[in-house]
Amino acid sequence: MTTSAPHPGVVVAPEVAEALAAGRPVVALESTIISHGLPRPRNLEVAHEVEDVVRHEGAVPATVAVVGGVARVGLDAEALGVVATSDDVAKVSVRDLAVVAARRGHGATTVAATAHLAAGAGIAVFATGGLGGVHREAASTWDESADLVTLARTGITVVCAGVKSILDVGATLERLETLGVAAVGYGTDRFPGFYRPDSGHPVEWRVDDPEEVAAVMRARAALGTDGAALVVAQPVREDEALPADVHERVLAEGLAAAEAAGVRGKDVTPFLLAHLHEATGGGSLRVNVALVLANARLAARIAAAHAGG
Ligand code: PSU
Ligand code: MN
Repeated sequence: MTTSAPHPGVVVAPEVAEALAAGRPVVALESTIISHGLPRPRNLEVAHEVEDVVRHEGAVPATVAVVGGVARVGLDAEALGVVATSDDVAKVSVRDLAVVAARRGHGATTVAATAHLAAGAGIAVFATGGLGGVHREAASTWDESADLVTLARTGITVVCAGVKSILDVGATLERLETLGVAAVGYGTDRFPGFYRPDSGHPVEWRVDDPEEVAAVMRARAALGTDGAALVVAQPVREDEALPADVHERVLAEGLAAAEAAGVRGKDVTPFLLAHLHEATGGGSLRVNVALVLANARLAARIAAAHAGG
């Protein structure tokens, strides 16, 4: 349905707006992971658990989504329920936002769309699982996530567990470098591999505590290099990771299955995630949840250090 009434634009939840105005820590959270990244009914539980972790650390969570055409920064329980359980929630990157909004539809925001809306609302820190990146067949398909170019023009700090091994990690790191997006390893010299602590690629810079990240954030502002994102890559704990042999096997199977099914474009990431969850009997899901919760916790601590500094 369309209407000629003016569009309300972005609505920031009162709790989030008050925290931002008072200089208190806020952590933005994406919603594609809820709608398209995790299976039901675990997805709605996890959406709440992630918010609880942020609150437990003394920060205010701001999950971002488009609900009934309104781009919202900070969702109540009802809106979280819509994102997690409606069958008509689109996966929305930056370019899709206006179309879904004008149609008064529901949309779950990717890293790109979440970063765009959160930064616009004045939020400095964002937590997610994995960033989108360069797909393995990108040389022929040109499939590179819009997350990368959006992070190149969005000055937010993103805490993630690296990018998934379903992607071409080396190519993704090269693109981040070209695009001027800074990446630091949190407590590691290795770029994390999402389900595994090490993707097999090094990361140039290492930070070891939230205060150090906050210091980098302040220096970015002072130097005018905060127009692009800062990626803080935190490895999943080894005891919470997928065993290396399991990871290698199910990944190869998943890539072959996607190829055989002819999956393309924005459906590739959800397809592979669902395949991995199934092929590991829920093991990859447990890893995914563990690292998202750990990233939310770290993001809240970084936001607190940044707000206090
Ligand atoms: N990584 C995950 N789970 C996800 C995604 C990434 O662990 O659900 C989602 C994120 O929202 C990310 C998006 O922004 O996939 C990237 O999709 P694409 O490759 O189509 O840009
Ligand atoms: Mn894509």
